[in-house]
Amino acid sequence: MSEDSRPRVEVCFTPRSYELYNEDVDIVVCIDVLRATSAICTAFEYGVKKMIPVATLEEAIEYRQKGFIVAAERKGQIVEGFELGNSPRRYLDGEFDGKTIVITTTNGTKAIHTARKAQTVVIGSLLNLDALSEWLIKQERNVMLLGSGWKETFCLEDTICAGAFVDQLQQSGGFRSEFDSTIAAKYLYLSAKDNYFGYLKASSHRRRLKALNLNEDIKFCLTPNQTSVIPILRNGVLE
Ligand code: 3SL
Repeated sequence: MSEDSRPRVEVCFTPRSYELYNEDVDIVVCIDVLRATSAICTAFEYGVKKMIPVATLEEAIEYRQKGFIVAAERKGQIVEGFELGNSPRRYLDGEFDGKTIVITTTNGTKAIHTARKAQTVVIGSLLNLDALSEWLIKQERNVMLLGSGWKETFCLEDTICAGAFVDQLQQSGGFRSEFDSTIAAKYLYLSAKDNYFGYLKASSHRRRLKALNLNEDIKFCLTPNQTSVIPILRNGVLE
């Protein structure tokens, strides 16, 4: 029996587990469906030129002092003193066309920071699901789908999105998987795929955002394939 030499696609649920799953990984796809990576994909779709993800508010403040436009979210809200938060819909009118935006969020930018030393780091969400899947299939390299989670705990929406990528990569026939986390993500995706919004009704972050009157953001982030952008991290900058 010949050994299966196909590249692997695997799922890591949270940044905290990153080192445990980081076995021969070439490409890390950072996922924060609600809402950081959805906001990043939307920003690029509507003309933003570059984004600089930073993990801490201290770094964000330094950038603001240097005159950068800074998006800063904590507890789902715009941090006082900053002009932008984490709503993807804030980019829809093209106001930031051609601009560079610094972004810090509770979990999403932390995941990007965790993965920063990987060979390739890309931004994934349901919004760029088909385009990014197609790109990943063409790379023929080992892929890790990294969920941002919520403060290092498991998040259903990130896992479902990771499962959607796994499904497409496995269906291409070009990938194998070994971890149970990958099997779990795919099964969750298969149960959720016909109605993400309903499936996630009781999920913790959907409830958190709903309490902040952000249902429209949730619906937006759960609507797949709104863009074909593939933001890639190069020297700490997403382009
Ligand atoms: O955790 C994050 O990075 C954010 O996406 C959280 S929120 O959706 O802005 O509340």
